[in-house]
Amino acid sequence: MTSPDLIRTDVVIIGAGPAGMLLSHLLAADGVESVVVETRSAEYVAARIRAGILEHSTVDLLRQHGLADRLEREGDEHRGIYLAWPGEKHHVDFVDLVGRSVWVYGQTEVQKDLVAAREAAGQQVLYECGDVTLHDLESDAPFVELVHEGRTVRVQGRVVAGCDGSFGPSRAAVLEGVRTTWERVYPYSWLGILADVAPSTDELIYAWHPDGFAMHSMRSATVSRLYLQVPNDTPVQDWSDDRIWTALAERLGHGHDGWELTPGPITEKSVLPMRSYVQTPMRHGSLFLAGDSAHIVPPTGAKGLNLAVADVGLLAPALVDLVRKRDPRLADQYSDAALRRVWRCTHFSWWMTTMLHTAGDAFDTQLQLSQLRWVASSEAGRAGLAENYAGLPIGF
Ligand code: FAS
Ligand code: PHB
Repeated sequence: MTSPDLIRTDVVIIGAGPAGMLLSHLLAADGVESVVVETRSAEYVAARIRAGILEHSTVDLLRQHGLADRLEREGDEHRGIYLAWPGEKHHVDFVDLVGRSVWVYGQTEVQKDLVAAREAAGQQVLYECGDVTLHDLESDAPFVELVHEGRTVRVQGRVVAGCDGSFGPSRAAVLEGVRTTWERVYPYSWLGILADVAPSTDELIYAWHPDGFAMHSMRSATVSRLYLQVPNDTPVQDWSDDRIWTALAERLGHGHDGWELTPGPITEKSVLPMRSYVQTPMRHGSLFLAGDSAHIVPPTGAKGLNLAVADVGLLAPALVDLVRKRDPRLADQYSDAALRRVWRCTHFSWWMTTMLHTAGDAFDTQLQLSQLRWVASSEAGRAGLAENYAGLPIGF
């Protein structure tokens, strides 16, 4: 059997999504080399439709590292969101309340900017890798083995960063008996659409309705992104375009106070399950987890992508100290520091999700409406939502 091709680097990064590509960028800025190993093609990774909201600290970090030029030009800065329920619509102004805004800029755009920056820097990314396995994680010389273009390749580093999302091998590489997992599956899903129509709102609308939750987001001045609550395992073909727009109009308050939802051609529709997942610790020996490989949140709080960025904002300096200065202190603190924010965002995502989604329980309905009235009418309630939605400082 021929021996594997050997690539040596400082950090082996598994996953070329936002966490992996941002980590490679931040490490390189401090002279730490990495090789990124990705199972899908570059085109597949670039085309995935996902998050839409960047919180304040995410934008700050992208700006600090020269990754926000196009975001500043093409992104849309929002002061807040609307909370709505039948007969009511209230604006929650984050800037007035906590001095922080959010940006509407799709994850696909963030990914494009990251890929462009890494390509310009000559970053080595191995796409379309198969049989990715992790080895010697309890040593100072871990390696990842894979098949790439028909050849077995061993990528040897000082550290392995598991940025391979919720279906990658890294989370399972934290041995049973070492790892603890928490999971909650919510009793509903989202049907999401992209539509070639100008948004009918200046800022996002999160709407409670007895028929189910709905949300109006957007991707640009000509593309709208909208979601509506559906039962789990809903076949997307059960929802015709007309049925979708009728339900969205009803749930978002079309006709209330003269507001109208303008429909348009739907270009993409998909059903997204709602679940929370946390795995601890986020470090095991020479393996460090960041992003969806360690945690998943329901998208109601717009936290998934932002949490991945926050993890990387903590992990990059820790690995620079460990690899360049042989100083393990930040690396030893990484998991606990990252998990403080992970649990804060997990709670906030649960709080938003359970406040806004109906599950057919009349008692819950009264609790939700009372919660919505309190948040909308109380400055303390609005500030609590604003602080969490606009994002706590990295390192919180
Ligand atoms: P990613 O999953 O983005 O990237 C992981 C990468 O690892 C992928 O490219 C994958 O191909 C690769 N990989 C997997 N297995 C591998 C292996 N064996 N070897 C090598 N590579 C491997 N968040 C929000 O904030 N708002 C939203 O509206 C929202 N919508 C979402 C919709 C969907 C359908 C999904 C799945 C997620 C959504 N999220 C949303 C969350 C999402 O944005 C994630 O938080 C974000 O992509 C996290 O980035 P990464 O941690 O880099 O993980
Ligand atoms: C989106 O625009 O895709 C989006 C916005 C806010 C959320 C979830 C998704 O909470």
